[in-house]
Amino acid sequence: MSAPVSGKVYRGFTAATMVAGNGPYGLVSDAALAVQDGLIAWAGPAPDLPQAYLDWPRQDLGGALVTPALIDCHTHLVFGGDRSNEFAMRLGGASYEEIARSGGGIMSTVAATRAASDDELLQSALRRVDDLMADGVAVIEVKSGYGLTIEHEMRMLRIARKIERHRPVRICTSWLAAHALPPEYTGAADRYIDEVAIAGMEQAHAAGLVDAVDGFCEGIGFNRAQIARLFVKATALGIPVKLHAEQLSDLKGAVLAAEFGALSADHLEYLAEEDVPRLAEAGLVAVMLPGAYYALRETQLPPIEAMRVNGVAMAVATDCNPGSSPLSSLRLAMNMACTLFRLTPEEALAGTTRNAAAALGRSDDCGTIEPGKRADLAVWNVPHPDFLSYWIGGNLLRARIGDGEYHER
Ligand code: DI6
Ligand code: FE
Repeated sequence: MSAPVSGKVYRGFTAATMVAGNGPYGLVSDAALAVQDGLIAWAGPAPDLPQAYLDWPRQDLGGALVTPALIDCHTHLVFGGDRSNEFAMRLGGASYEEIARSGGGIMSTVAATRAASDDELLQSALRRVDDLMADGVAVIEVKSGYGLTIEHEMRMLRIARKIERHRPVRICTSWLAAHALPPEYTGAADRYIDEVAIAGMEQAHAAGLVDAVDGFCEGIGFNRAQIARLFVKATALGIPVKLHAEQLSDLKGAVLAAEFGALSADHLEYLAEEDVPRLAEAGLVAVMLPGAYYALRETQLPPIEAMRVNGVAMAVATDCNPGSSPLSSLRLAMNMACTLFRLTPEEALAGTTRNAAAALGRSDDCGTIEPGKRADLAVWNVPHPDFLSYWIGGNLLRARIGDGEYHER
C-alpha cells in the first residue's frame, strides 16, 4: 500500500504560467498542476503529468484560465480618512503640489491616520484588500508614510502585517517614513531623516517589521542627498531599498536607486530616456503606476519604449492611496497601463505577476506557475489572458487557489 498523499492534482485548464521565454504568457493549453504542502510540485501539459501523480486526488477546472495569483507591488492602503475634497479641488484647477504645499495632500492623511484607532485603520484597510482580492490578488506590498513619527510609522506597519491574520494574502511591508516632512520638522528635513526616517528604520527593522525601505524623492518630498543617507543605512542593515522617483519632476532619483541596487524605482513619468540604460544595467524593476497618472491628469508619459528596448522589467501596481491614486482594482491598473501607457496586455500581466514578484524581491516564491513556487493561483472565467487587461470592471475571478487549496470566490 502506498502512503497517503497530502497533495492534489488540478486538470482541465489553460495555464498562463508567465514563465519568461516560453511563448506568449507561457501559455499551456490542457495543463496539469500538482500541488503539495502549499507549493507547486509539478506543472506542464496534462499528457506529460508524471506517473507518480496519477493516483493523487484530482480536481477538474472545467476549462478555466489559471494565472499566478496577482501581486500588487506598490500600495499605501493603510490610511485614515479620505481626500475626496481634493478631488473636487483638483478638478477646479488646483494642482497636486499646490494642495500639498498648502497643508493638504499627504499631510491631511497623516493627521487622519494619526487620529484613527488601530481597529479603524485595520478595518478600512481590509475593505481595500477585499477589493484587490476580487481581482485575484494574493500578495500585497503596503507602505508606511502616513505616521511620520517613529511610533506612528511602526504602528502602520504592524497593522499592515495584521492583515495576514484576517485575509488569505501575503503582505510585504515597506518603511516609507521619508514620504513627507511633518510640521514638527518644518525647515529641518535633514534632522527628520536622522531622527525619524533612519532611527525609526533601525527600530522597525529590529522589530522585524521592514521588508524594504522606500522614499519619496521629489520637490515636495526629499532630495537625493537625504535619500542617499537613508539608503546607506538601510544597505548596511541588509534591507533592500526602492524609491518613488521622477513622479512629478526629474531629480535623478531612479539613477540613485540604481546606484544602490534597488529592487525597484516607481512612477518614472519624468525619467529621462538617457537614464534608462542605467536602470537596465542595475536590473531594477520599473513600477508603472497609471492610476496616479490618470487621477492627477498627468500628461507626461514614462519612457515606455526606451524601457522596452533596453530590457527594463516593468511592473504594474495600483499605488492605492487616498490622494494621487484612489484605486483598489489591480485589473483596472492593468487596463490603464495598456490604454494610457501602451503596454501590451501580456506586459501588463507580467507586470502584476513575474515582474511584480521581482519588485518585491520575491521571485523565488511567487509570480509564475513553476515547481517550487507557492501554489497561489487565480482561476478566471475568461477565454484568453488578454481579457484580463481588456475588460473594464466585472467579476472575472471564478476562484482562487491559496496554498494549493481551491476556494470559490
Ligand atoms: N507618491 C504617490 O503617488 C503617493 N505617495 C507618493 O510619494 C501619494 C500619497 C498621497 O497623496 O497621499
Ligand atoms: Fe506611491
